[in-house]
Amino acid sequence: MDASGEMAARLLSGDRAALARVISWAENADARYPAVLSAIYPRVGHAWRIGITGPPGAGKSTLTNELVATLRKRDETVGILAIDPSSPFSGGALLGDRIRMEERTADTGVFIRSMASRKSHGGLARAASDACDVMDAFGFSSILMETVGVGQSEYDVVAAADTVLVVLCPGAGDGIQAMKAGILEVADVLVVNKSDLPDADRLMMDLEDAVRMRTVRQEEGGWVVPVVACSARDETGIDDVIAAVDAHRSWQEAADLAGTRRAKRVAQVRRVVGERLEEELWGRLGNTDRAEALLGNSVTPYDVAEDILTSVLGSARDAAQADEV
Ligand SMILES: Nc1nc2c(ncn2[C@@H]2O[C@H](COP(=O)(O)OP(=O)(O)OP(=O)(O)O)[C@@H](O)[C@H]2O)c(=O)[nH]1
Ligand SMILES: [Mg+2]
Repeated sequence: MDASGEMAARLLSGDRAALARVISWAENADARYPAVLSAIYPRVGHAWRIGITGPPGAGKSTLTNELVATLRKRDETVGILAIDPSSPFSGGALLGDRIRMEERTADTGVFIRSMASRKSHGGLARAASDACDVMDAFGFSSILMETVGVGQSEYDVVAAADTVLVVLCPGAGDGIQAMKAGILEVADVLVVNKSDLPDADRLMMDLEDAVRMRTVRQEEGGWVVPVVACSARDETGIDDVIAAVDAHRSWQEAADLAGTRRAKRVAQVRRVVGERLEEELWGRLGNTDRAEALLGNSVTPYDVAEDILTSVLGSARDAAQADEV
């Protein structure tokens, strides 16, 4: 058996070291990864993927920890992917309350993995989605992805989840700022964490208003985003968050889960093609040199771009343009 086949077999037999290794291969776009994915792909698709995002300090990690505890109580196994904006070498420690998470790592029903978001150049969503596939094939029934909702690439990460929780908390400009940043657009469930703080009720009402305004424009039978209060610190309302996830799952299963997931797969194909094209275009095909050679006083970047596109796409492009006429 080759390296990929052997690794796939080990992973499917429940070897956690193999699981960690394959996620690294995915993360680094290692040439051995695609063959592993082919081998394990029939086992992908059983896990429910939950994306957890929100502004820094909203309590995402504390909540993740509580969600894991609750899911474990109903005998689910949980894979956790933490997208860490800062440190590339943080292990499981970045997950909020370090000690409690380390307790979890002694539990074989839980696997924690972090991924640095700085490292990747647009490949983050692709790598995160791959990591979820790998954990899914390994057999976890739930997968939680935590990422700080600050930029497009982080949105892309959670958008690949089945259910997206946007976690907000009172104070610090509240959710208004988050709404401006478009964070509400990705939410399947809005969580107001730190409900132990005095302004939580007001934030709840603001969010409920925002949801109502959106719902009037929505077609009938659409998902109405619930606003759920909890305090991850005091361990209250966690069951309500889980219940909202369950409800969203049931709704999707009754609607068109297969279609929704297929659309996400198409997005993944586009990401892979984009990433590979970028590499090929500027690497092997040597277009960087070509661009430099072509640029001159009277040649604009647009001219050079046109020239490169024509040389790369050539006849395919001519045919498409002919079709349009
Ligand atoms: N009062 C209160 N504090 C909380 C609650 N949940 C979390 N915190 C505190 O909020 C701070 C941030 O919590 P984290 O769980 O690290 O937040 P996060 O969203 O993961 O933060 P980043 O990953 O850095 O973006 C910590 O000091 C927590 O103890 C809560 O329900 N109530
Ligand atoms: Mg965190």
